[in-house]
Amino acid sequence: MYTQALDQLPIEHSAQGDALRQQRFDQRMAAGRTVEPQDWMPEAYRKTLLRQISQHAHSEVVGMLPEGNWISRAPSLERKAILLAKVQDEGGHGLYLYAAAETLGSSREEMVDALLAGRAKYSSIFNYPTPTWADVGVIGWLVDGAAIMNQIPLCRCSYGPYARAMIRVCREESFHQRQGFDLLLAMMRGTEAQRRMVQGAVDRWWWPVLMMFGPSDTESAHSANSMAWGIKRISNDELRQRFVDAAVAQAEVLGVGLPDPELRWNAERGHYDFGAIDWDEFKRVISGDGPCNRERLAARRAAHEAGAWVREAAAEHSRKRASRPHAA
Ligand code: FAQ
Repeated sequence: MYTQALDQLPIEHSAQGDALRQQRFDQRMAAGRTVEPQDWMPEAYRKTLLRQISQHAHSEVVGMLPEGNWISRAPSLERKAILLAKVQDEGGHGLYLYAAAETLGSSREEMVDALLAGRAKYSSIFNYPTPTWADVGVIGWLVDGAAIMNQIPLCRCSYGPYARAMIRVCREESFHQRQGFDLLLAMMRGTEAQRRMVQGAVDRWWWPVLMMFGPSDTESAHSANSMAWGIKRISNDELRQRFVDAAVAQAEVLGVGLPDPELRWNAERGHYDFGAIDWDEFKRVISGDGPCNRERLAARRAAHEAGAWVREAAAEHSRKRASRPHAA
């Protein structure tokens, strides 16, 4: 508390004051201490965080759609209850993340408007369709698996509200991943047709999942700054490699193949080598031209419009409460 109070000593607005603020920020970074909303931060750091956290929030919310597609068609009451809880968790993650982003000075309304207007990005992965029940399992196993791999280091991110949100998100994602794996295991122990369905879903999702980690390090526009600022702790390529290494062993337990003829253990590197990612496809998807981009945005816009009366009612309720005299 004592050092926090020192950090907040007012510094006069002048070139010298700016240099001092920057110096304190740099010292904080070097000491590995978190930055909190009340702390001074460079504008570029704030913007980078706002971009990443709001994109992450949008991803969680848009990410409810592919699996939500199966809630009404889950094969048993138990699977339906699990899927409902899982999709609801993703909505909750979106809310924690919007709240974390709001601490950086943007309103939820501005962020949602940017998404609905097509100005804001969300994860490429949610622009792929879910034609079979096995897709639900593969999303849990591979998509949540990749999300965890990427998000565990974010629990140590330099911005306090983001790091704290990530701790809870990661705990829940790890349940999500297990439910996906369990669903697929049940199908793999079922009929030949079910096993084919699982393999088909793995074949469709494998490459898009590898794209979730973002462009290769040499192409990544934001990595250098984000690493220097302790937002990113591990690079896009390194996380992708760790994910491939973990997924191969899990695929063996499941008894599914991974659709990459170049996938093989490299004893020298101590990692699996894997084939080339289709970056043209990635660029198409993140620029709005993936298989389901239009459908996903249309669904979000319709949900936003349909929910207008709820927002109005909640605002009116809170206005009334605020105008009531306080109870003694
Ligand atoms: N999709 O310079 P970099 C989940 C963009 S949550 C779309 O490397 P950065 C849970 C990037 O924004 C999944 N765009 O960028 C769940 C930038 O564009 P900009 C989401 C992408 O930020 C599971 C440009 O490319 N997770 O799955 C993608 O340093 C199941 C240059 O890239 C997060 O958001 C992409 N895949 O690194 C929910 C985690 N990759 O902004 C439901 C937090 C890159 O300049 C069901 N985010 N771009 O226009 C991150 O860790 C980072 O933002 C990266 C990208 C690693 C995604």
